Amino acid sequence: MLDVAPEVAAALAANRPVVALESTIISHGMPYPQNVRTATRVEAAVREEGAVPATIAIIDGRLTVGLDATGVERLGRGGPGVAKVSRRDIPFIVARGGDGATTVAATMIIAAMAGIRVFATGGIGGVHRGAEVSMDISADLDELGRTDVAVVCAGVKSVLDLGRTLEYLETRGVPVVGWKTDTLPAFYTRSSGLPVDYRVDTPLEAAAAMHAKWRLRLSGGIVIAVPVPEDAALDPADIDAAIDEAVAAMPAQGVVGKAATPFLLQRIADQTGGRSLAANIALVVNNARVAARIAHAYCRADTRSDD
Ligand code: PSU
Ligand code: MN
Repeated sequence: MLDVAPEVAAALAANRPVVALESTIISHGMPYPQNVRTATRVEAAVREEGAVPATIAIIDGRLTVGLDATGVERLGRGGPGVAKVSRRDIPFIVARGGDGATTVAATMIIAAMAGIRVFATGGIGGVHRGAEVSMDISADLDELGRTDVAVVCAGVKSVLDLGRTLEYLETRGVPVVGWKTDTLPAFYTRSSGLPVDYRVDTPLEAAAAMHAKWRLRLSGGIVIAVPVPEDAALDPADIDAAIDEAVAAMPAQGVVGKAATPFLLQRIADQTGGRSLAANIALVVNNARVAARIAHAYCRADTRSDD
């Protein structure tokens, strides 16, 4: 059921760096054709850093690691018409032989199956605002609690409840690490003001903690949160207003469940006249570069005996 592209398989077999990339961001996170262009740029950024990109999705029911350009185009053009696949959805899309755009959770699962330990994306899912009533908590958080993949992201978007997201990750035993920062980045802005658990300033520091965690059989992921590049960051007051508007619009439109995150992303892009999309693209590319450097360090550090 698993198809690993030859280039990706060869790199893994030789302990060369590979970076997994998700596909919900392609089909549900950005409009066409920016989604396809971004996916292509992100892959190029990974290559520029000397690592192999492995975009992950389900194509005709096959778990696909290392999507080709045709696959990326198909998921990008298909947009929201492509199934958004989290953990619960994988067996059904496979059984039906369908296509699926994988979330952070599903991408982690498939990356781990293929032996990939580093994954780059924009933002992870989290505890939604009002979750104390709706119980809307992304399956990404439980996946981070169980699957051995480091997720390099730009922190957590403030469409979510950041404080509760951190509490939930703590409960699940997931370290939240700041990349050259002491606070959790808030996706469009460089800081939420909330402290992270640990700070790393080099790829090797991140890689050493990953090795220690998994050598100790402490299963589960690590969140490595990278602030959006300075020149792409949005003004906090502007973006907060757009986010508040989007969150407030949800109940009237009856948006719940898996539709919530795509709805909020689209609404915010409309509200900010596309500036949120530009920031999103810049931060994903940046995260891919950081992830590639961490993947390099992880491979280099993996020479000690497994005792
Ligand atoms: N956050 C973003 N952009 C995204 C997503 C989250 O800033 O594209 C996507 C990711 O694929 C993430 C998913 O895994 O949304 C979370 O969806 P949910 O909240 O339904 O679990
Ligand atoms: Mn949800």
